[in-house]
Amino acid sequence: SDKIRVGLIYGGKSGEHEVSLQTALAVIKAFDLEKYEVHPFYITKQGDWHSGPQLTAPAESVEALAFQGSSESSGEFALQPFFAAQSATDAPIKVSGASASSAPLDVVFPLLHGTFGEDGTIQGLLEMANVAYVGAGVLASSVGMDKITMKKIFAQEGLPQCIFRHFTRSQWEKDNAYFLMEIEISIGYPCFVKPANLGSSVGVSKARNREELLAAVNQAFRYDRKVIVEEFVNAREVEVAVLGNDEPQASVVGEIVSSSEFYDYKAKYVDGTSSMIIPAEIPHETAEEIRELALRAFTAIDGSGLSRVDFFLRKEDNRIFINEINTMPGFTPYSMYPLLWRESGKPYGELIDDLIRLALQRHAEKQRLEYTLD
Ligand code: G1L
Repeated sequence: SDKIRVGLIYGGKSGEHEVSLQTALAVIKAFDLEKYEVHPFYITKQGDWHSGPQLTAPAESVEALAFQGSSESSGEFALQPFFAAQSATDAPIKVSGASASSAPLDVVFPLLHGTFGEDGTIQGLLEMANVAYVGAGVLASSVGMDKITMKKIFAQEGLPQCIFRHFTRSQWEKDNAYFLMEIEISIGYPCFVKPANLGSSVGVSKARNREELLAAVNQAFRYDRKVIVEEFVNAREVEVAVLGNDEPQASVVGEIVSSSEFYDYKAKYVDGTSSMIIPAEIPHETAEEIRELALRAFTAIDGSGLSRVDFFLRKEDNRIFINEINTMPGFTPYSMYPLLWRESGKPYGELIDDLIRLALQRHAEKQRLEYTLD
């Protein structure tokens, strides 16, 4: 058939296994099965890969997506041929406008979070297999997972951000007195202490004095060998969705508020314990500036496909600080990223169409490059 064959990889070893399953279910339900063939690949919490049969109807529940059984290839694509079929050396590199391969899949949607998905690992595997995939590449994925590298790149790009200090475990153990002094002089209290490499809030704590700082640093080192300490900014939290490759677009700006503050507003969306106000009730010029900064951040990390860029809007003076860029944002129809696009005129199904188109485009561009084959 001339349908686009989409592989969906989800589940995974990370703590976000359930979120990944929920997201996969939502994405599957949104696929137009007249246009796409959907092939599921489920990774169990133990890390085993299971390929399922092509979905001819939307799955009904996450249980249906979490395949049981011990076979690694209950579906029609064993993983070996999936990764072997598109070796870059099998086909001539400069094929004008032709895919020139008998690849079983046209594009892969990697719906994975955490150490084995979000940090560029799965992206690297897909690169080596020469398979097109949705979202950020290896570089942007790993930069998006490392708060320290991310902030250094933001600094180089001249993006406004809060004050931070960072160190490795061995640096800390050698001379913690030096870092304590540095932090107290340049940042002060309260401050936030975070492991450099985790997407979620595990290992993050707020320190109000030296004693709490020492405890917070030890806590953070349980989850990473690198720790970052950040200035506390009393601010509103606003977010922008970015979509595209070399010419990315920014959505409207949204605000995250705690549910208690939320009742003052007319609108909008509730997701767990926090709520979203879309568009954020901020001055037009502020929104424009934030959108511009979001695009610069996206380009600075060499983003592709999508990213959600998070900002602080300081209450005392309305100054904008970039907080972080997330190359794998929440992605159910009720998450901030899709809702920002919906409010910008792009519903969930169209967003998925765009992401697949962008993935295929980026892949096709890469095929134009010459590699040295020796
Ligand atoms: F494939 C995309 F579009 F790049 C993509 C991949 C993963 C978008 C969003 C996500 N998000 C997640 O995987 C998750 C963190 C919501 C679930 Cl684990």
